[in-house]
Amino acid sequence: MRKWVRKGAWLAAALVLCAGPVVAQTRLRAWNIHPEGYPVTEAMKSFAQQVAKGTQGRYQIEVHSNATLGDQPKAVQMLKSGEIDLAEFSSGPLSDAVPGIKVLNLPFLFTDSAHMFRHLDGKLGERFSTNLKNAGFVVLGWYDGGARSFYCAKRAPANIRDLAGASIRVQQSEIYKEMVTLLDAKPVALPFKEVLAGFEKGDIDCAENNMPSYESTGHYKVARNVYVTNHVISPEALVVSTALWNKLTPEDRKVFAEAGAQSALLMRDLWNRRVAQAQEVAARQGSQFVRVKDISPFVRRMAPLYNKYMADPTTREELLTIVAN
Ligand code: GTR
Repeated sequence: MRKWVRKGAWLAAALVLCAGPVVAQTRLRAWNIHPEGYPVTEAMKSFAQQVAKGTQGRYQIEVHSNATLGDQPKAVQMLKSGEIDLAEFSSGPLSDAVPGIKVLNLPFLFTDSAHMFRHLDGKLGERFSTNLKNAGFVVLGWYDGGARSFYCAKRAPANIRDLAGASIRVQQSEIYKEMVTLLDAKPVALPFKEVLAGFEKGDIDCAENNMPSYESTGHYKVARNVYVTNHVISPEALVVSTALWNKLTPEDRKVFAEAGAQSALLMRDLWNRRVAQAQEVAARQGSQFVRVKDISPFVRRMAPLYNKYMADPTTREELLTIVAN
């Protein structure tokens, strides 16, 4: 018996030696608003895996999806205060923290995602990244926020005049509220996860979003009339807190940055397929899509917005750069 005990002790010691030095692990919390399988979620998971691999397991990122840690405006504050370490934000709520980002929410600014990424993967993206970094957010990758359109429960808009008087859900973001007001409608700021209930309770008549969100949230089940305006084409960003970034070694920063850039490419690729799938699912379940015939009346209504943000020194330069290129 004693012989066996001694043998066991030797074996345990040998196993410890084989395992090599104990690696200190840092657990990081990442915030995400979307469900499993959504392009953002999948790209974030791939990012987490790559960081774990590139740092030999020293950094383990837990992706908390579905806004379980709180809504987006709250998460923006949580990242600033260090309660969470990473997040994927859309440019609406992010612009409340960094005023210059507001410009990215202006209607009809980018013609398509390719136009948008030409700027974000270039000098303008660098400028936004610098401003965001100074505000506490280090951008690791620009994700696609898609093209947003309106959808309504009881009315079936075929003209922007058909939106007049409607209560339209918007994100907690200045420009979205201004845009809806200029359409003679009433903006109702509601957290993303409360929009479905808002429709069901009759608190809102319409909302606006991209097609993957329209489908993944189930909004299509209660708001079947889609008015395809593509009025905002905007990016989202995978960010890490500046506080965490400052603690990383130069080698680890490189791992994070490369993983972020790769996850952005993966996300953009998954996104394009998901847009088509989402439209198909909603159409099969009875959603009606009415394409805008002439966008110019909508654009003309937005004139006060363009004037305002052209006069605003925090957005003027960016706006001019995008419009000119
Ligand atoms: C989605 C976006 C979310 C959030 C949401 C909303 O398209 O991915 O980050 O901004 O829209 O409308 O609240």
